[in-house]
Amino acid sequence: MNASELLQQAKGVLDANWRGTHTIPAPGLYPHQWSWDSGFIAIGLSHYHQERAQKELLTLFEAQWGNGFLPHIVFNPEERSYFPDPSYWNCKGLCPQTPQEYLTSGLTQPPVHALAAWYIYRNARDKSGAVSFLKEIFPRLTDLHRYLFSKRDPEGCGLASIYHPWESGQDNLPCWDEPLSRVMPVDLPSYRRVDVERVGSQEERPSDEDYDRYIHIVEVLKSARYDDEAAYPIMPFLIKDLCMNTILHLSTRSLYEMARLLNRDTREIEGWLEKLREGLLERLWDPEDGLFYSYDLRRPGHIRKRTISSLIPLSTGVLEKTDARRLLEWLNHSNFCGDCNCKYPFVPSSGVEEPDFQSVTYWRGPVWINMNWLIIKGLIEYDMIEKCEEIKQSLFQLAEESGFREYYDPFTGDGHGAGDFSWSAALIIDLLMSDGVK
Ligand code: 9WN
Repeated sequence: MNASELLQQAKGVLDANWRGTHTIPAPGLYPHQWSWDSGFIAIGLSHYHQERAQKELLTLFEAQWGNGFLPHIVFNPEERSYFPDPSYWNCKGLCPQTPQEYLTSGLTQPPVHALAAWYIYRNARDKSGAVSFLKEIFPRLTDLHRYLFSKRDPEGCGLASIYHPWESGQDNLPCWDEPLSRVMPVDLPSYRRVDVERVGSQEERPSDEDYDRYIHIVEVLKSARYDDEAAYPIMPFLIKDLCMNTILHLSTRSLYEMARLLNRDTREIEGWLEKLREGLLERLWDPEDGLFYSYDLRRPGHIRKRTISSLIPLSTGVLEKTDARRLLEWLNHSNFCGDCNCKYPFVPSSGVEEPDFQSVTYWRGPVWINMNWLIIKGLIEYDMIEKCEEIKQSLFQLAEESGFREYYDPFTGDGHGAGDFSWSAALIIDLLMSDGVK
C-alpha cells in the first residue's frame, strides 16, 4: 500500500465515525463523544476538513460546565450500550453547574483542545473563518485551563491533579496499581461490565477488581456532588499526572499563541506556563533516573514505574538539551523497544522489561498511536530527527498491516481493542499530511 492509499483509508475511518456533529472514538465499544479523542480527531481533520474539525470542538464545548470543567464523555441519549451511563453519573441531579441540555460524565481528560484549535488555525485554508472560530472557542478554552489551574491545583504548585485513572486517559497504566490498591470499595451499586462483552476478552481490559475501584472513586466524587472544594480533600486517588500535565503544557502554549493572535492579555496564561514549567521540572523530573514520574499526593512521592508517560513530557520542551538526550537514551533502551525483539522500533505503553508488562492488556504494554505521536512531537522539538523518522515509519507500517486499531501488541504488531479507532486514523493523517502526502 502506498502512503496516499493509507491516507485515504484513514480518512475513511473518520468519515464512517462522523455522527453529524461529532466523531465517535470507535463503533460498538465507544458510541458517545469522548473529550481528548475529539481533540486528536480535530488535529487530523484540520489538514483537510476545517469545517468539521471546528464543529468537532465546538460540539464538545457546548457541554462544558459553568465552572469551566469539560466532561470526558458527552452522551448520545440514543445509545444505551455503555457503562457508566448518564443515569449512573447523575450529574444534572447532583450538580447545578452542568448544562441542562446535555448528558455528561463527571470526570475530565487531558485538555488537548487548545492544541487542536491551534492546528485548525495553522492548517486552515479559510483563515478568516479560522479566526472567527478561535474567537468563539478562546474564552471556553481559557475557562477550562483556569478550572484546571485553580480547582485542580489548590496547592498552587502549577500542576493539575487527577481524581481517577480515567482522567489520565491512560486508564490501566501500571502506575495506578499501588495508588489504586489503597482504594477500598464499599457499598458499591450493582453494575454490568459492557466493555468486556464488547471486546470479547477479559485479558485485554482492566480487571473486575480495578473496575470496582474505579466505581468506588466515582461514588466518592458523587458524594461531594461533583463540587471540587468538597471533593479535593476526600478523593482517595489524587495524582499530579504526567499525561494530564504534558498535554496541559502543550495546550497552554497554544492558548498563548491564540491570545497573541487575537490581541488578548497574555499575562494570566504566561503565569500558568511558568508555574507549570517549574512544576514539571521540580516535582516530576527525576534527575537521577533521567525520567519523569507522576506524583502521588495521597502517599507523597513519585510513582516510580517506567512507562511511556515518563517519556512524553519531552514534547513540552522544558528540559535542557543534555537532559532531553537522557530521555533519548531511554527511547533507545531495550526496555522501550529501542533495541529489543519488538516488531518495529515504536514505543510500548509500559517498558517491556518491567515486571508488570503485559503485551495485549489495555495500557500495560501495547503500542498506542497517540502516545507515540507525542513522543514524535518531542523528538521534533529537540531536532532528534533520526529517531523521529524511525518511530513514524513504524507507525505507518503498523497501520498498513493491522489497520487503525485502538492498540497493538508490540511483539507481533497485531491489533487489539476497538477496530476503526478514530484517533489512530486521525494522527496517522497528521503525520502523513505533515510529510506532504495528499
Ligand atoms: C473510559 C475512548 C476512551 C479513551 C481513553 C481509553 C478508553 C474509556 C473506557 O477509551 O477509556 O474513558 O471505557 O475504557 O482509555 O483514553 O478516551 O476512546
